[in-house]
Amino acid sequence: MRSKITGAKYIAQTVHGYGVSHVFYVEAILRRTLVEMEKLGIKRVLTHSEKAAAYMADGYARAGNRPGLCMAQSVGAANLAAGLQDAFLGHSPVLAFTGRKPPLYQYRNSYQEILHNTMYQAVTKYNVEVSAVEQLPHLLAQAFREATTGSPGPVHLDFLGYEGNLTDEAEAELEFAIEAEYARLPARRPLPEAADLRRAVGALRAAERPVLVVGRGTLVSGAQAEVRALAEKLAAPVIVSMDGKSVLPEDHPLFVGPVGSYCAPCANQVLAAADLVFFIGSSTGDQVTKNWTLPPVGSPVLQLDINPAELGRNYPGAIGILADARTGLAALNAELGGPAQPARQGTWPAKAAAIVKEWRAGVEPQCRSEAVPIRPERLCADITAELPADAVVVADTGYSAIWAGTLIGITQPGQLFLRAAGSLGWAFPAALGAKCALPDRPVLCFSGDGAFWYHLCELETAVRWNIPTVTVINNNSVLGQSQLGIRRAYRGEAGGFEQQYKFNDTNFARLAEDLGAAGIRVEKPGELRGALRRALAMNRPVVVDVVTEAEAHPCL
Ligand SMILES: Cc1ncc(C[n+]2csc(CCOP(=O)(O)OP(=O)(O)O)c2C)c(N)n1
Repeated sequence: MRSKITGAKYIAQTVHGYGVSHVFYVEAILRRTLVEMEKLGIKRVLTHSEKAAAYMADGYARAGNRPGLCMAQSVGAANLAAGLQDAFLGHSPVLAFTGRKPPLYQYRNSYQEILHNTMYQAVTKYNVEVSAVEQLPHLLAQAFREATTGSPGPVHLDFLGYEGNLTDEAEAELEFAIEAEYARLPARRPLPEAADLRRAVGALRAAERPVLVVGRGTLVSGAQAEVRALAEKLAAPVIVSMDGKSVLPEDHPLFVGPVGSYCAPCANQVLAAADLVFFIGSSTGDQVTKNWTLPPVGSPVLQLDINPAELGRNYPGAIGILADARTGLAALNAELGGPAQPARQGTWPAKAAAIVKEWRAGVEPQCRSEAVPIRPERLCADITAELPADAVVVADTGYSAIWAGTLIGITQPGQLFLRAAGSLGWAFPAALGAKCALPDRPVLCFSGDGAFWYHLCELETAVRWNIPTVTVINNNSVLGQSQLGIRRAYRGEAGGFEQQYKFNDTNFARLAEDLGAAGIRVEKPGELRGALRRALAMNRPVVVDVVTEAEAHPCL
């Protein structure tokens, strides 16, 4: 006869069975479950806000290619949902658990609670209420399945009890069934259809100037070798979305750079000269395509994606291959056979390489600049030089994304580059989560000061849990990317425009020290490499606070 167990034991043992090693949360939620998690060795990282908890789970999921878990009490549910926006846009498999008051409390001005369902609708793929402990086997298993299949993404389970307590304290006879394939990305590796491959090969053979636009889906799939083989076979330049950038070391002769609205301009130029664009494991959203101008809608497009709904979404009529990137590209490479069009080997890639070389030559002087305040280009060049071979770089949004995405070089196959899907302040907590998922790898966060202010208090969390990341702050005391737009809005009129983007000068190194972390302040370019080297060797949470030029603007 089976015996009854508590919901707490069931939840803890299930997430543990799926390989979840950390949970990021704000009290008070699933308290008994947290006790059971402790017994299983799951680290219970109490954070200072629900949004930071969601970002940590997101960083954990993206770096580890596996589901990350965050939790909040009913009153924290809105904060947690806000933190899922980036995971949703970044296709990150985050599980969000919240508590909810019982039905008799609904629709009658209950203290601390609004309806959760609608808030989570916009930021999850799967959003369900757990109303009876007996539902746990089905709903937990489905949550992992939904989070990890198709385009991965966040899921939400709303547990009965405003702390989830009516679920985790209840008892029932419950069956355990861990389905190991849904504990990692990609959960499934669909194979392409032969007819789609043949059409794609025909188009690729006929093209004279093909390019690959490679996104994070290829990294999730582990398709780096297949991307390289395809590019070399086709003599096709490799253009990347920003978070696909670590697919190929940038000293590879076919590597071009990130394309779109936040780009290395050479990538936009090369793409504009192409006659066939092949999106592989990449969104075709406005940012990567510069509002669907690169390539223009109607031009020849190929797409390989694991989610059939993405094929043709923004490029109707695109030749679509429904497949996992690795298995799909392996099959495509086999179908292509030898080099697809030897005649163009010398010309098209050489033209692309010349465009890249010219762009690099243009930024080179700033990358070597001795100017004080320090140029962000110089900061990125020195990070590139000191970046360990197995480092994970986690970049924020705004100018941080552009500086880091275009100028921090990923030169080793073991390096990984992650970036915010657009939420300012994401990178620091996400980097802490990434370090939890990959404790043996150095994790370097690149953040603006405006971004870092959001979750500065999580330095205390990093110290409390000894999560040793290096946070490099591009500290220009302004919302750098906002400046020009704000000034333009004044249309030459006098006024307090600085009030809209300027902060007090702040010494983040000193603040870090006060919170128990290490802090290094850098004001001269010559000090950068030594500071970065020391920080990377410290093995404790450290902030490298770099005073940079406020008037630096990337050329796009
Ligand atoms: C949640 C959120 N709010 C607002 C923005 C708009 N935004 C984008 S970049 C930026 C300024 C960034 O400043 P900072 O982090 O200091 O970096 P810098 O541009 O100076 O390198 C702002 C306000 C955003 N992306 N996300």
